[in-house]
Amino acid sequence: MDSAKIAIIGDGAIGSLVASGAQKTHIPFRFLLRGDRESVLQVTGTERQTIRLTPTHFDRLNDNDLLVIPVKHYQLADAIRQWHPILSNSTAVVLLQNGMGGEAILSEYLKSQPVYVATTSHGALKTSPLQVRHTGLGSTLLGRSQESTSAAYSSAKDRQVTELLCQCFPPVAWRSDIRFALWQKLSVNLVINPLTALYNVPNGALSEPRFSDSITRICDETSRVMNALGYSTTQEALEQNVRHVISATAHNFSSMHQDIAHKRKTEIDGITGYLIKQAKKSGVDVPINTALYQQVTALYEP
Ligand code: KPL
Repeated sequence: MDSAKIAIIGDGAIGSLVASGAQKTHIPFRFLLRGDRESVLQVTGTERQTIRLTPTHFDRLNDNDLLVIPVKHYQLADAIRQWHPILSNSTAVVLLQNGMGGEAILSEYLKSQPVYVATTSHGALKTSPLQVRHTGLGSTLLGRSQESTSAAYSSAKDRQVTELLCQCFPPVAWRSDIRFALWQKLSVNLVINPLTALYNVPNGALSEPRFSDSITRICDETSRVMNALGYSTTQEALEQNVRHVISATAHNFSSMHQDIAHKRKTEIDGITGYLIKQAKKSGVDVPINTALYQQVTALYEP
């Protein structure tokens, strides 16, 4: 059996970390890019060591290879439409992005492939079109997508995908309840991303008393929606976790803050927009999230 290869859609910050890990562990990798342009060349680690990336060229992915999709929420449909033809029927696909709702988009194109979803707390920043910096060590949780009914799933496949991803993006832990983990990450993004973007502040500023009431109300609405969907949690538990992330990432600017600062489209539809959709389905009122959605949407005028 050939050694496994990894293809990564785009050359964003997190995808480049996966690439640098693949290079360190001698796993052949390539970026899948739109058009003919140079991909990220250098990744600087948390200890300031720099790796120069040397991707390999291959055209197709086989059964034991992996496709990693770390693109922005709004890029997902185009990305999978373009790249799904290079997959074999059993190539595993890992969706690694902020927000939720992406699994349903993938299921339109990936009828036979086993799809996995992951959430990570690693921090990374694209400092120039060809350079990425690993800004904070974190960990990644991985599990099967609920939207996929692939016949290629097996516990051996789950283990192979976990081990392969762990080799290049450690540590990775398997979660059979990955959706709960995704909701927990969503609850963090629901608070930090819109507030930092709207008030133009780093994550740590959200520990100031002026944000307290909003944080509590966002977590309260999120916990109501989660409970209505069968995920047992409380406003207090969500808020405690959000406050932990605020202090652990105090000096970072959130991805939504950076998107607004650079006049780019945001992931608000996959974050607050997703919550609002789920709230509607479950008959829960989410007024503060609705207001934040409208305010963030108004900030970005294409
Ligand atoms: O995921 C993040 C983001 O910026 O999108 C957090 C956890 C908020 C860290 O900045």
